[in-house]
Amino acid sequence: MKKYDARSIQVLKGLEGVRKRPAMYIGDTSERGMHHLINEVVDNAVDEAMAGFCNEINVSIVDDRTACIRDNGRGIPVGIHPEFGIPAVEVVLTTLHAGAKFENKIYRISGGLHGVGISVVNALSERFEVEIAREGKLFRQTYERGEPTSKLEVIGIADYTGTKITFSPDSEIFKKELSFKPDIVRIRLQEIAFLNPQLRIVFTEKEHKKHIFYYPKGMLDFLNYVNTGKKALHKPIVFTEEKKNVKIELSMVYNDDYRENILTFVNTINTHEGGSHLSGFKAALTRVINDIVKRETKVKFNITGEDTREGLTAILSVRIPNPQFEGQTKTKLGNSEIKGIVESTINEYLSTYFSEHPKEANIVIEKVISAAKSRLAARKAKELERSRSLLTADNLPGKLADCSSNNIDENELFIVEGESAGGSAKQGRDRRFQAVLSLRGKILNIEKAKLRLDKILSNNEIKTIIASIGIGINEEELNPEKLRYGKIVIMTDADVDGSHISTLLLTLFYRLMRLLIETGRVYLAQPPLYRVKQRKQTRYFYSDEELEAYLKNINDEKYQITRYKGLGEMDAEQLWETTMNPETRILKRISMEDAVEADKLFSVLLGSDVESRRVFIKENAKFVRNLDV
Ligand code: 0RA
Repeated sequence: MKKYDARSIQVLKGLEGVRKRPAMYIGDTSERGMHHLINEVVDNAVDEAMAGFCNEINVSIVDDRTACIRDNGRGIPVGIHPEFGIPAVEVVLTTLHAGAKFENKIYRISGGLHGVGISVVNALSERFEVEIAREGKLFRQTYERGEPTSKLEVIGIADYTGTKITFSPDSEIFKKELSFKPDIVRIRLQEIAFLNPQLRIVFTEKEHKKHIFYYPKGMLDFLNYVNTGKKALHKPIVFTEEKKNVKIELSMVYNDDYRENILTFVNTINTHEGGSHLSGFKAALTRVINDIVKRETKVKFNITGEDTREGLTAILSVRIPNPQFEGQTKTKLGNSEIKGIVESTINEYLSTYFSEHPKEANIVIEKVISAAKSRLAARKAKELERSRSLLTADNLPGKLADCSSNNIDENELFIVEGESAGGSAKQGRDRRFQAVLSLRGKILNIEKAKLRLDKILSNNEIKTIIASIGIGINEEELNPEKLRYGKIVIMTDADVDGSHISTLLLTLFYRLMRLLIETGRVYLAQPPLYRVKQRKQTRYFYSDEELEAYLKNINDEKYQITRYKGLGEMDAEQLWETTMNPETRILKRISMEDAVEADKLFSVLLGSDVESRRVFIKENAKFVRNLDV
């Protein structure tokens, strides 16, 4: 008969709680949770190794639902516990968090799902057996669902020390179809071995398949393992530092590929979701490399964090006193204080390392700069791709009043300044072959604006023009077969603003669609300056000289002169008759020389030279009007 004293009731209640809400202790009761039972026992043995008392752990999956973990540590203490009057091992196996009471283990895994104590494994096992080799004897005790089913017995002698735990997860807690998966166990054990160079881990799968994980070079072995098949650009950088109770280990190397692969660990737990330690590392790397780039190179563009990690393989392992695990799978380090500690430690180490290893520094800097360059090139290509798709006829703007004919040579595009003139042109045109695109006021705020491609292309009016013409922009990418009009006609007012606009458009064509100019497809419309009405007769004059000559020759007949200040003053019929009708209009074909001239004037207009600009503005109307008509 079991004696229920006050303590055993309290213990029973503790382990009862574990069985009632197992997820609170091991995360869940799925496959993942079931494997945590193995991890928990292994972690205890690893603690023993980290304390320096154990150098080998044997893990075997005995069958689908039985695992055995054996270590050569000191063995769980067996003496009668002074407070509880029972063997210490029984206290450890039946009391929550008993382990911590025995020793001050500062790096002991806590928080998250680890470090809950082997009593939790015991509570959730339908069969649990512990064997302890200690003090020359071999001890044994068995449990079921957290309760002892035997006393701690001496079953033999032992000339070694250690602990062996064999358990089977409880089928009342874990579904029967779940089984231990060698792959899951193996990966974890190998990680532990990489992170504990002094430790040999032997893993035996069910079918007697044996793995020995022993990596005396620790972080370097880990890095080389992860980096298998890659071509490293330099000798790996490996270091260990300790600061404020935080132990930081890092190994890293750049490869000749583009993948970034950073593994991070906290107290040997793989922090798949990263966290503050990873942030600290990234910040330090970005900083150190940017400092060198600024100091040692002429590179002007920004090096981003991502640039500094292109082709980088790194393992970061930290050991900290009270880790807080967060995130979906509780594999993200939450302790905010760790970022700064990791950042400053790595910053200091890497700065010194690179200054003492100029060869490595050069290789890294070259790699990072080339990453930045290809990033910039890729972005440019993407932008170009985007702008090109905006600039094709598939993207025709609503503002364009298109023509109906498919005869490209015959078709004409009128680019018209102002909504009202645009309206008249749309009404007055021959819609079979004449298309009208009206521009709202100034197409670009050209003052002080640099004629840079990206700036120009961000302007909606310009985009519309390019899309309407159809051939795209830039010498190499022009597609003449996509030309949508045989004639491109610029139709602006005969004033300063009008000249600005036609100058800008000519410059645009000259710089981005030179083919149009070279093949003589660009024209300036010549709207009349004056209308003279005599009785029923109306005549239009396109220059002062023309008008003067005419007026000299008419007798003292009555006439009425109108001077047009803008296209908008003409109605649809007048605009057709004077400027658009191929039978009666005058078009000025733009030659390469004209375009070069316009481009020069445009530069003057944009330049900071105020005097040149003043002269230009005074004379620019002349530029348009001076063209021989
Ligand atoms: C409590 C105290 C000591 C060791 C252990 C527990 C211990 C637990 C496990 C679990 C698996 N293997 C283990 N090895 C040791 C300290 C013992 C001492 O002071 O001698």
